[in-house]
Parts: sequence; structure tokens; C-alpha cells
Amino acid sequence: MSFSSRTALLVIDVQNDFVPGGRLPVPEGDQIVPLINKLSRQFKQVIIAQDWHPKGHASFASSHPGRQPYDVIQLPYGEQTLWPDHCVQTTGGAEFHSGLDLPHAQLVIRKGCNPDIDSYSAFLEADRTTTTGLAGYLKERGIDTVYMVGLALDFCVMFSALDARTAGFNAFVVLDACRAIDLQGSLAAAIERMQGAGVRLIQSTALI
Ligand code: VGL
Ligand code: ZN
Repeated sequence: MSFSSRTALLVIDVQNDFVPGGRLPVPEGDQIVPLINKLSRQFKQVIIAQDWHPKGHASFASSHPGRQPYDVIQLPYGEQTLWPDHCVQTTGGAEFHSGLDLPHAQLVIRKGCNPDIDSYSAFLEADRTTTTGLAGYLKERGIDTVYMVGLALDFCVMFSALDARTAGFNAFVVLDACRAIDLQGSLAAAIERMQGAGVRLIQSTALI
């Protein structure tokens, strides 16, 4: 099975800081890399999202005296979970996992670059108004369907999938090509939210 050029694969945040050994490790985050490489061969259009924070980013616990990673605080745009410092621009932790092999990817979309605003989604920042331009890119290229894989299923993958639906795309998440952080039930909540928004949750066996 091979997809038409109206369909794209979005590979989300497969970066060193999100795999075991990194600063914000997603359990088994490295195990999805071979599957993502294999799946990508079915797609003519491949886009890679990269979490790319400046030092001192507002989502880092270290930027808020007295706060610890995984605390939730109020920022001007709403609730923000605080994280260990991760994916700092130009550091090794922000680089893609060395096993990721996507030579035909044409776009890398960097997000979370605004020091004051987080961006789990590859489409919209956490203020819910600043766009990354990804929806426009996809639409200009005639893409109407987006398959998503990567890290973390319950944060960046979920928000990207929800925003893909809001922007009018057919959205599929390939569950076995994702891994979750699962903070306090966030995985189950993410599955429910995605289903409610019309995101189609599938397994890679449906594609290969
Ligand atoms: C992510 C937390 C903070 C993700 C990014 O890629 O899911 N999670 N930044
Ligand atoms: Zn981040």
C-alpha cells in the first residue's frame, strides 16, 4: 500500500531528550524508530516536527523558582505543566534520534521557539492563536489527510492530531508507532479526547 500525494506522514518529536537517557524520557520512546522508518516508505510527503526551545523557556520548571518538574502552574494562556529542561536549541538533546532515517522528508517544523509560550502541537502554540504555518503548508500542497506518529502520544501527538482535525484534515494516529508519558492518567484521557474529535486511532498493520 502506498499513499497518494494528498496524504502526509507527520513524525513528531523523535528527539534524543524524549528517549531513554534523555532529559524528558518517554518510556520505550526509542523502540518506535524502526517502525517509523518503515512506515515512512509508504508516504511521498513526510514532515518532521521538532521541539526546539530557547534556554530558560517558560515550560521549564527551572524557569520558575520554587517549582518542580511536573508541577502545573498558571501562565497567561492557561495551565502549563512544567518539565525538566529539554530540547534546548542546538543541544544534542534536541537532535533527532540517530536511528531516524527519513531522507525524503521535505519539511522540518520547529515549535516551542517562543520563550513565553509552549507548543505541544505542530499546528498551534499553547496560546491557541499563534500558528506554526503547518496547516497552510499542507493545504497549499493539496494534502487533506495526515497520519501521525512519534512522541509523546498524550502530549504532542494528541494536540497535533486535535489541531489537524480543527484545521479540517482527516487525522490518523498510528498507535504502535507512538509512546506516551502517561502523567496521572493522561494517556487514557488523550485516547478519549482524540476519539471524541474524530481522530482515527489505528495500528501499523493497517498500513504495512
Ligand atoms: C512534549 C512535553 C514537553 C512532547 C514536548 O513532545 O510530547 N512533551 N515538550
Ligand atoms: Zn517541549
